[in-house]
Amino acid sequence: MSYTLYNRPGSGGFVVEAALTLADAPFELIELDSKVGTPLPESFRATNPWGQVPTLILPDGATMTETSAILILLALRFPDKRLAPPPGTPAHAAFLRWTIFANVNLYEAVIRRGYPFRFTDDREGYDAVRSAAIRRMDEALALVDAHVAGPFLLGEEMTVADVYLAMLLAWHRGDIEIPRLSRIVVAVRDHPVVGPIWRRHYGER
Ligand SMILES: N[C@@H](CCC(=O)N[C@@H](CS)C(=O)NCC(=O)O)C(=O)O
Repeated sequence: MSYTLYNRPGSGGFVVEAALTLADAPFELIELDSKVGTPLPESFRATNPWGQVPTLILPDGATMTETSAILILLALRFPDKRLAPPPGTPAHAAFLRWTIFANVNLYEAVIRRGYPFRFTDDREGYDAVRSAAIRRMDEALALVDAHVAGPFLLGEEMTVADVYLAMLLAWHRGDIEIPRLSRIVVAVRDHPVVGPIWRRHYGER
């Protein structure tokens, strides 16, 4: 019984692909032929009516969307692989907090920047939507940076929250000092399992 991951190169499925690989979970990767920053083909709505990737089909056929939910699910399903700190620990609470924070504040801002036409009906307002999104992301990244336990977000071990944050940071267009998160990006890129997946999606970025 295998998972099926829908993504397109360079999109958010990178972190799900990394999590499935770290978990040693069997999965098939279906890469949609579509350019980053554009809506996915209408036909994909038969798989995910919201029309977004990552979309993960579970071995029982259920559809999972929303990156944070997918990462939490995989961490709970593969506890031995330590994708996240064990449930019941303070670090697990922090994992839930920042993984959801990343979804609703960082990923959301990336989408506002990339798809401003969804956030205003004023064509003249796209640049303002974009710049506000970049500023909001600056603020959110600074807050996460201040909460890095070190060397990784939640302490000594890399978790999928680090991989998720590194992906969001790779997409960021702002210009702020976030030294702890910047070191996490380097560690994620250098990771023996995650690094090669990163390079397939983002090259040397
Ligand atoms: N809330 C979703 C956001 C996913 C998302 O925005 N994915 C982008 C690619 S990175 C996408 O599918 N864009 C196409 C679209 O929104 O039409 C999640 O957490 O997974």
